[in-house]
Amino acid sequence: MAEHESLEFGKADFVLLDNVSMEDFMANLKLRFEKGRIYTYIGEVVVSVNPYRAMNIYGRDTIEQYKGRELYERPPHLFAIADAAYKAMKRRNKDTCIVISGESGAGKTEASKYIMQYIAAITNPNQRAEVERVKNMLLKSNCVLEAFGNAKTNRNDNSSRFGKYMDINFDFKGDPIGGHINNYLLEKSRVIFQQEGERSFHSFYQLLRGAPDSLLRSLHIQKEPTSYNYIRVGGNIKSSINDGADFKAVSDAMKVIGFTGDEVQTVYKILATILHLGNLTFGVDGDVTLIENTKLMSVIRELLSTKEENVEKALLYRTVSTGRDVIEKQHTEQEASYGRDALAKAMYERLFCWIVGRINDIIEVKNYDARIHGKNTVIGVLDIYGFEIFQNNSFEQFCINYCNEKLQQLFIQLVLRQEQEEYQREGIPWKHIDYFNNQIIVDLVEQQHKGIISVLDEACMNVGKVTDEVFLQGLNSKLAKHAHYTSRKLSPTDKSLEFDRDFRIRHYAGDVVAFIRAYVYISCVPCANPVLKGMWPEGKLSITEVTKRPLTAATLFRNSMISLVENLACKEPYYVRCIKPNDVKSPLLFEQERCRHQVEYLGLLENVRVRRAGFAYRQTYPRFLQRYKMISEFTWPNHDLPSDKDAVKRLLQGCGFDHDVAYGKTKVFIRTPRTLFSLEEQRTEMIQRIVLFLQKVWRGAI
Ligand code: AOV
Ligand code: MG
Repeated sequence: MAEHESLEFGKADFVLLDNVSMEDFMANLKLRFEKGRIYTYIGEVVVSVNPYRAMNIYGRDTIEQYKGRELYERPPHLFAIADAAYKAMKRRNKDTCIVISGESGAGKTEASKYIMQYIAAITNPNQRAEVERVKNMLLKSNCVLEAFGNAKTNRNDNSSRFGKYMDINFDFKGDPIGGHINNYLLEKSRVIFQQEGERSFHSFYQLLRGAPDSLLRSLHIQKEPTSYNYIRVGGNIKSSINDGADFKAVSDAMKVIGFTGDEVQTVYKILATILHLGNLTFGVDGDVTLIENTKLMSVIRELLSTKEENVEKALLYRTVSTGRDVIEKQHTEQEASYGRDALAKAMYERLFCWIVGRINDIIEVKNYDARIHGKNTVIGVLDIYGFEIFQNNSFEQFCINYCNEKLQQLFIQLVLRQEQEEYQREGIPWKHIDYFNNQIIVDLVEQQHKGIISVLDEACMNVGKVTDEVFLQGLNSKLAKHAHYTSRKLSPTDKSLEFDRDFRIRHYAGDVVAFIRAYVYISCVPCANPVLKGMWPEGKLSITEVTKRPLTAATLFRNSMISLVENLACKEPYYVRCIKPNDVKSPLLFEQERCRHQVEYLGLLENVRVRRAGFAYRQTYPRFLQRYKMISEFTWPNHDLPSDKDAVKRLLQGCGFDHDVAYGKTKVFIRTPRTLFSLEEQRTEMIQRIVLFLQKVWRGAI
């Protein structure tokens, strides 16, 4: 439990509350926020409230205060959790992960950056050049990924529109030697459309506002975002973002990371192509669909370095297979504009994945020989898009919110369920603590045969014939009785369901109403556009040929979520739970109801209860003895008691810690970290004494 803090700042660990009630929890959270104490523990979990102002708590001096310290020695901080994850990885050779969760705008991405900075600052004491290089790459990659994967939304000026899981690999000395980024579902619909008040990805505005005139001229690009249909909505939005300066920072970062000049130029060309595509219009002449702006077509062809016919063909025709024959069918005017938008989205998505792939090529661990260097351990940092409810919720919000359900389920399993199960298994007296288990919502989405994704997949099997209505009928018939699903058809009097195609999922964090539009289309459309195929000629990111039945986007996302959770579950987890204090980005406002809702759905009160009734540390009897036997005359060098359990009891009684421990069937449980800390101190002291004694023996003094 954190010390060195006066009580005027409230309790540094919620476990220390006199009374575990929502009122007391909220009062403490509010008091600490108002006193500028944005971090509070629940045991080893950090609860963070977004301060919405620059805090002077991330500098070199603060880093020094946390380096190598135990969690409870210093006021709560992200650095302490980063240090704990680092120590566990280094001392105990464990792979660890830091999972950062919370709703959109709660401060996850900022937290993940501070954690990375901390790890970079405390490693490589010998200044090895290769390690410095790797650290620099890892830090710089953030800036590039944010430019292409973040955007201003109504919730957050720098909202992550993709999920990111980054592994940092360490050598046996505990220095970073490489990394790997997994990215999850980019919200690509933003490329062609933004809601009122929002922007497209930062990269477009950076190009327009920051690129030198000569570059813009060569790309045939105007400076004003309002000249382009795809980014017109967000074109005039005033915000704190400085696109011009960011352009420079991002292009510098790309150079440092190792993108070649040609590659950077290609990136700009693709951004420009997408903007031009958005301005293409189609018309009809008789029964022929054609592109109206021929000049623009030449520009696009030039930027893509491809033959004009290829682009035209890709935009105006589609290939259909009818049994044995493959024929080319002309698009209608509307189909052509859908196709144009699909192409723009796919191009951007591929660009993004290609950038991630390039960064991975550069930062991956090279020439690592485990036989020489020992085990290569990992710290994973997960920063993913937070739960969000918009006015219009599309397929992407469906995926984002499902992802948050999966992470909440992992938290429940690791922090609330396993903990209680272990006490029961070990025969420790335990009164079960209730919590809302969101497994039912996870099943609603992902269950085989019955879940929403399965219904969507079924609808996708009949591409061309099915419509969103058929998908909705499937949902209504399979999920009519589900407590967390309803639709306008099932609940005709429900005011929140306005349209025939509205359906609602009751998520753990709130109700989300979505209008089914193009779900089947978005999930099914495999991308086999010939223009895209030509865009990465070196074949690094070749597009898989359309197989008979490709996996749908929804299934791909589900699979990626399942493997993400499996990957996290086999690491030692550390949690940061972020809370957003208000919806107006104010540093002064602590909206009580808004915060209470988050505390509730994040299960923080249950977390305190389990933690408070529980034990901070546990170890099997033999291993416990192995580590601490030197501090008691009864156990050093060996004990003659009937069992290791008896020996541990005797040892702890002798130290006066009996009141703070419980003895399970195979393990000893210690309630407060302070007891463990004290045991560690005594051990160090004894070892020093033994060493001195032996030195004297060797010197013949004894
Ligand atoms: P998110 O990652 O949780 O949202 P961010 O980390 O982007 O949220 O935080 C949103 C904004 O809050 C930042 O741009 C900062 O202005 C401010 N902020 C957050 N944390 C801090 C901090 N520790 N100190 C100062 N300001 C902070 V999303 O990506 O939308 O789910 O998809
Ligand atoms: Mg974010």
